[in-house]
Amino acid sequence: MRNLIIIMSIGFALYSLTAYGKEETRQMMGNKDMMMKSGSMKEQHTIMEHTSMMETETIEAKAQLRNNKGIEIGNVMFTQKDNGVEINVEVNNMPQGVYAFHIHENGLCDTPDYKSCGGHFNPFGKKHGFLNQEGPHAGDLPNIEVNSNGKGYMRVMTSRMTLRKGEMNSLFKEGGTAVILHQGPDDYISDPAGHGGARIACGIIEEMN
Ligand SMILES: [Cu+2]
Repeated sequence: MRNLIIIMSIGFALYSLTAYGKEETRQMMGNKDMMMKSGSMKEQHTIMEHTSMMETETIEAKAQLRNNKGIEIGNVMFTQKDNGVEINVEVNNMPQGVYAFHIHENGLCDTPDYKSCGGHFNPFGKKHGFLNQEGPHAGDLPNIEVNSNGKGYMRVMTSRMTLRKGEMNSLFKEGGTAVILHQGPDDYISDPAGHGGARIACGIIEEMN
């Protein structure tokens, strides 16, 4: 019974993370539609110009995940949205399994153990885990599942971090940030790192121009 409650809580936490992104997209599209329908031709033109102007200001970042033999095993894309960051993760050539995935607090990926990237990105001084009442860390993210073909994909939306420079929870803070894959799953509660085990892959988060 207790397991069931934990599984349901995790499910809900993950659903909230992804549903948030979808809802935002829908709302944005809905508003654009409404504006386009209700305005005169001239107004429509202005709206379109404004929309394309906003699109050119998109802030993006990427991280290339490499294992401790230096082999590339995936990519992570970050896109700033109005209320948070959309993260798209793609991994390949990995053993089937479930892996903890986090943002860590230094932009360093020194092999072999990746200790150089420090602990979790935690600008608000929280404890670890979505199920932790005093959590989560800003850098806590859902586990990534790798299928029998060695591929995994995950899309997450989170408002706990930003790509906007100068803000307290910016991924472009001084010294940078990195993504880490661990050898096992995050239990979403054990402080400070969710018992994910050794760090098996790392990628420095870099701004894209
Ligand atoms: Cu981690």
